Amino acid sequence: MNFRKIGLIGVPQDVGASKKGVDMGPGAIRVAGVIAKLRKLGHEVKDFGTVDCYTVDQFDSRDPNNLGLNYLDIILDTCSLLKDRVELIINAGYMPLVLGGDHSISIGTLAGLKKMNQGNTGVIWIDAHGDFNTAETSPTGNIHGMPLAIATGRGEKSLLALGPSPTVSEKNCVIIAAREIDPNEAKLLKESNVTVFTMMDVMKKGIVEIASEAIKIASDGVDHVHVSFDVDSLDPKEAPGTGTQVPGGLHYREVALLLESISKCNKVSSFELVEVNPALDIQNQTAELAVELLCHAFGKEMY
Ligand code: NNH
Ligand code: MN
Ligand code: MN
Ligand code: MN
Repeated sequence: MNFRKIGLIGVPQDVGASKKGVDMGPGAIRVAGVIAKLRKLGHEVKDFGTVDCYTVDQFDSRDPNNLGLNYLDIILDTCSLLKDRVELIINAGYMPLVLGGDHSISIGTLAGLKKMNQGNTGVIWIDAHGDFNTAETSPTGNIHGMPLAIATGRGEKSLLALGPSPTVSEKNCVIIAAREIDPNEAKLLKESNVTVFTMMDVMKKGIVEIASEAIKIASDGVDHVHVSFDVDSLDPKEAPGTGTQVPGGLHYREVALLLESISKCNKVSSFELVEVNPALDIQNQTAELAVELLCHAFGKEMY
């Protein structure tokens, strides 16, 4: 792959998951050596710091306005800050690498890709979940279960207003590793043009085929592809440090192959790594694994 100028940013947000611990994700990923390891691959890495975030226990109530959207005002604030920071990173000539934090931060990341999106960006969403809920379909009200819906123009108006809406090209959106979609979320997804590759699809077709189909769908007719990597896509036996574990996930080898294939797609121009929760982890192994895998997305080869 070509050497890149990577602009890294940490977003220690936990309110989207309504659960503490995931706010320590960016720290754990830094401890795992993300900057040194990407530099070792030949990339220029600039650290754009950390976005100011609130944490769940600063508030008495999750949903004071009873909208079915926990911590909405806070998430609007952080995502707006993140959006500005992502724009700054792109204007400075760097590729954004956003470290979460819970997955609600995607709303800010994608809104910040302004120059690239407005129908010109496809998305590869690697996740056990669909993240396609709205306030009406969500069983929890947690906004980390909603960012892909927002990106395609569904859901809460104030969140949609952060970016152009829809932010991305819906028919270029692909979810990989899905295995826990909420019932009404599934209805919404089936009515949409998003492609869903479940773990069952991975088992039937194999990861080589899924990777190639996903890249084809995400990149067809657009200039940019955004990759959002939720570590709960991995099997919890290998990656226990995450808040919503679902058994039967991807193995290290499958994600290495998937991300190596993605590294060869030159339309990939932004990347997120989310949902690392060190409080649930064993000796930082999930962050370590995630960084190792990230290296495959940035050109690391086994030989
Ligand atoms: N679908 C559930 C919800 O909306 C869980 C979402 N949790 C995630 N998403 N970690 O990736 O609350
Ligand atoms: Mn997610
Ligand atoms: Mn462009
Ligand atoms: Mn998930």
